[in-house]
Amino acid sequence: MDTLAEPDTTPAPTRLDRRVAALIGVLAVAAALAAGHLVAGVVGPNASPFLAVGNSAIDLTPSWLKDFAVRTFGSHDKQVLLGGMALTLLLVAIAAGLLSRASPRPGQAVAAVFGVLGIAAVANRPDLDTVAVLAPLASLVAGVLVFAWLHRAAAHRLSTSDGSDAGAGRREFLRTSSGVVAGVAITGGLGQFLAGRVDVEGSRASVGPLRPATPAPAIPASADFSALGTPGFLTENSQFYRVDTAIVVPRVRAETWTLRLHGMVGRELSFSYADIRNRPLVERTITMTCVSNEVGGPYISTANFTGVPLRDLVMAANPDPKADQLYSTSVDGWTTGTPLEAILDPERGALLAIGMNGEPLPVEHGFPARLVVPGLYGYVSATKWVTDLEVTTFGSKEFYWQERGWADKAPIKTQSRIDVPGGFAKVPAGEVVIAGIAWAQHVGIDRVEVRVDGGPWQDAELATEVNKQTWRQWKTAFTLQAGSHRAEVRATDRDGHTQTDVRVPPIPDGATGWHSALFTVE
Ligand SMILES: Nc1nc2c(c(=O)[nH]1)N[C@H]1C(S)=C(S)[C@@H](COP(=O)(O)O)O[C@H]1N2
Ligand SMILES: [Mo]
Repeated sequence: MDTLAEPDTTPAPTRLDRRVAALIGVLAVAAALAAGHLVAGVVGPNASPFLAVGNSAIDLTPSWLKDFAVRTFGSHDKQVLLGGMALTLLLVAIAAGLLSRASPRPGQAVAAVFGVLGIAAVANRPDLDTVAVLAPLASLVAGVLVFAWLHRAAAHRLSTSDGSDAGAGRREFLRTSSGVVAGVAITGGLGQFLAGRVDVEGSRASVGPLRPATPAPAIPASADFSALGTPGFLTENSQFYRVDTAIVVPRVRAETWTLRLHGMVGRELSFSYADIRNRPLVERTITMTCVSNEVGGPYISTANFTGVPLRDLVMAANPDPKADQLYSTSVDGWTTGTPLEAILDPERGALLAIGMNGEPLPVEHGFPARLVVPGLYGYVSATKWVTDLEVTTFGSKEFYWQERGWADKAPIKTQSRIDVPGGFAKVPAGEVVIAGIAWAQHVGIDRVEVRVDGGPWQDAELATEVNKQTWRQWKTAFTLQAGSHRAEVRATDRDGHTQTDVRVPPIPDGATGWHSALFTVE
């Protein structure tokens, strides 16, 4: 540019370069998040503003959208949410920077609004103390200050760039912004370190093996057709489906865990982990199912759960006969309500579980302790990281998914799934094996029928029943010509109820309809 065209008295340009402005926005937001993350490391990992906003988003997500997310992204739904949030935040940070080329005020205002959003999100978390708002507060302050600081450094660079010392101005901005980057890395890293300092794996390891006084009967080899491609009868812990609202899995040491039992009871009780562990432990083989499971879906798994009968604990508290709900709360504030009748039914065998397939519960499946109630979908029964049990009535208290439009009572519906042939498989002509699973926990499966291309129903062979609280495998075979075919399955439970072909979605109390598999015979 021809500097001679401009008189020397021209004031320094007052608008920052676009790239610099955008960079300031991004760095300030990063500094804000890192500062909040550091404080959250001390006051509680879920207070980290990014996670708190994510958690609130999960809690506020309408059921249909949540259902869509689980259906579309499966267990990656949380990563998709966090990724979407990160992208949004990045764009907002860039926009805030670009709005602030002349003055830092607009960007600071954006940082303040975000801070307030974080404070609201944290203040509304049921699992966080009031001090937890210090984390988003730290973010707010860091965002506003760092924005101003970087802006001043960049503006200073501008005011010197036409003068004698352009290089010095650029160097100062570079120094300041590199300082912010280093600060973000150190602060965020330290926060991450502090958040992970609860040594939950160490606690799990020190629990050692759990030896049930009453082990579950051995699973007979005839209980599954896994050689044909159906699932193994017991699901390995690492393969067990996982559904929960936790972005950060709660880290609770067995040594500090307590369970309170109160409400409409004659006597309040409180248990430590040792109290539970030192009772005679029982082991039960149970199939868990998620209400969000679509027809043919994957959210069903079976394990040997070790724990104490929930009935014994509740009976020891002398429950009021007028109570009908056991309301349970996890350390992260998730709640559910289970019919007391189901908990007290000795035949159903509900557990306060501390072990899964011979190990202490994996952290993501509820360590130190969770509930498992056969025959009820997980959202009305299976509280992980459970810490509070209240004997109450359905009339007086609503739980997490009930508040979001799902049914208050949700027994598992009789269902079946084709696992072999897999969807769109190509199989050789001749005898075609069709096999899968069926379940009607707490009732039992009596019959499974399969048909191909709308032909007559054919009875499948049932595997040995392990107990009424587990899935039952089945297999059959058809002689089929080359071409594409469609197999359908329907189960009948021990109450004589045959699955309806009427398709309903998972909301509000579980999907129905026949599963079908399309495959090609070559
Ligand atoms: N604390 C807590 N417990 C929870 C949930 C949750 O979101 N938070 N989800 C429930 C649901 S919907 C199901 S299906 C089961 C799943 O248990 P799993 O992840 O061990 O398979 O846990 C239940 N327990
Ligand atoms: Mo679920």
